[in-house]
Amino acid sequence: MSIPHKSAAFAPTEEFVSNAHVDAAKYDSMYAASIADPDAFWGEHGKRIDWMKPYTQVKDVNYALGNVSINWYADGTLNVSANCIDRHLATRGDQTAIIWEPDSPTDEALQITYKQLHVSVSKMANVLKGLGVGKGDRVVIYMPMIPEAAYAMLACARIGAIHSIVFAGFSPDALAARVNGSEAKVVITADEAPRGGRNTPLKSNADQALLHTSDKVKCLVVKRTGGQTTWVEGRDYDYNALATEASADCPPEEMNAEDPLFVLYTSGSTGMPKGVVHTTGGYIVYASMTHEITFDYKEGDVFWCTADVGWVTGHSYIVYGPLANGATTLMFEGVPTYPDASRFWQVCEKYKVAQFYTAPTAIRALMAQGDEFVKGTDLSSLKLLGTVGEPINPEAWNWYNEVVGGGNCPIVDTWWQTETGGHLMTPLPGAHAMKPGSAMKPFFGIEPVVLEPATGEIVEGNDVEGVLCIKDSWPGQMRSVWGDHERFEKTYFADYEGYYFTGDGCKRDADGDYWITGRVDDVINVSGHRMGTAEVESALVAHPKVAEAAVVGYPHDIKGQGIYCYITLMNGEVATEELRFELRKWVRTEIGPIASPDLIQWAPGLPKTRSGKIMRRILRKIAENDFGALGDTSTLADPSVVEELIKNRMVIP
Ligand code: 6R9
Repeated sequence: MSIPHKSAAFAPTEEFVSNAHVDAAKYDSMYAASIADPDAFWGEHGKRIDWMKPYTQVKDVNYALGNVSINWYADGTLNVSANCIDRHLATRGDQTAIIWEPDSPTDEALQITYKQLHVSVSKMANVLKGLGVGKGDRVVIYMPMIPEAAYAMLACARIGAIHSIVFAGFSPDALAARVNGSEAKVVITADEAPRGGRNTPLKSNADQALLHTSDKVKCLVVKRTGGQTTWVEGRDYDYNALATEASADCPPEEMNAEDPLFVLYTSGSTGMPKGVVHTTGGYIVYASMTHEITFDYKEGDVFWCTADVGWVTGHSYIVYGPLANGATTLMFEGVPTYPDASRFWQVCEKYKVAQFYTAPTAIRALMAQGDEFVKGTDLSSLKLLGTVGEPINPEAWNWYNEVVGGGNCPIVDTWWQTETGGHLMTPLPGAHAMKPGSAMKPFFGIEPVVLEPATGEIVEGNDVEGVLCIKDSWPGQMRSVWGDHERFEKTYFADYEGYYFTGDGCKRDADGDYWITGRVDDVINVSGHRMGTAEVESALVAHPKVAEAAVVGYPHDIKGQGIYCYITLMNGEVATEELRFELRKWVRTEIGPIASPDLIQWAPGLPKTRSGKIMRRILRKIAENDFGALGDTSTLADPSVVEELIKNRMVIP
């Protein structure tokens, strides 16, 4: 999918601009102030959060290799759960904090007030304490999209435990790796996770995972469907029974601004996923501020982010940002196409959603189903639309704008990462005329720099392209890789010294607006999910019949990128359709359904340099069907391998 860099700009309506938190003039002056004096700017905006002990320091950051350290508000203390719940009780205790919409529209939905949230979170916190969880301990959350997932996050924050959510679509192996990686004391799960009318057996996945972890790990099980589960006495605990007994009084722990709030594993270009560490003070300041400003959130708005809490988008924009702002946040258990492709729009109509935030892959999938599914619903409550996760192609943007937004809603194309905690670039809806496919402008405090990939030299001026780095820190930035600070420095600060390296490429157009062009490393983006090609390869070569595997992305109409695998089989193994099927199943079991290969090509040989390195650049071109641009193949050990691969290339369905 190519993204033409057109400059057709869509300006927000005058009415939107006049009511917006930030208009063009305000953006310019605030942005200038944020860059000129970050201490003064963030010192002021840090006050949006309630501190137990106010900070006197603001920014204390060193990007120098060998000494990378990032601190914000380092002498302040606070509690995130108190900021998301307790401080709203006096003014909006009876307001809905969380609307929960179940997978099936005929099941009962829930509206949870701030008062009820306070009770449920306090009880969950006491249940965790009862299991021996304390400040600094890790808790893995492997849950469906149910209110208890949010309770679990906030309960951890309340007692100072560090949560690590593992997306419910991940396999037992992936879960075990993350439980072990974070040395978690407890895994919170549910019996089953209903999605799209099918139930995933979460507890039984957790059972399998726990066979490969320390036998001290406890398992707290929430009832969702009531489906059958096996029970290990002394290891498994029934959440619903314990919560009934638990006290609803749990004072929030006083945390230092730089105490970890959560770890979230994400894919990189090498090795196994790394645990991204976010801390308390800076993260919550940044999540709440971006939620308010980017979405132009106002008191009384119903805000819906369709992500899963297993991803960073769900952390920052379903739970922490909206609740810190006292919003009503919608949590949806299901999928966009169940029972049919009108579900999103039915839900928007049902709850009068004001801001709707989703991924381009969902928009493309729904666009393909036709306009009728949208047109049958009343979307007049919508004020703003947002996208996240991958570049959006102009066709999808235009459809979103016209058919869903009725041409009346600004679209914020928010570029950010697990590592960044919140939005780094996005048009602000009352300030910028949007260009379909452009992330437009940096958020306050963010100084993007475009670098020459090979030399690392700064590319000045407009109408230029290069790798995207960020010059200085912002409060929501990750602080480390869990258990491996050296890996943190190597991954983000070594390639381009003195900058945070994003892993993305970008263009700055003639007007100075930014366009993300995609990853420049071996990370692919499948339906908005980040995947390291190395992860899929290591899963494939773990299969007894596979000798070697190389994985690349290729353009996919709905998913953005699909997973293309080149496989060399062990001597004597026969390439069959059954084996293809088996390998797909294998990867699903090893990692999870999101990593399922789309195309598998049998490759008797892979293009390698004389030193034995696989030349992925060539494999990408073949997968992309772009044989004219194979580039320099002179360093190949055996050029005939390439001819062979081209001849047997898989056809994109
Ligand atoms: C929030 C999230 C991060 C990677 C990022 C980039 C891609 C995210 C984007 C976008 C173009 C956007 N990405 N938002 N590309 N336009 N609006 O998605 O985090 O899962 O860590 O992925 O996703 O390539 O580097 P994460």
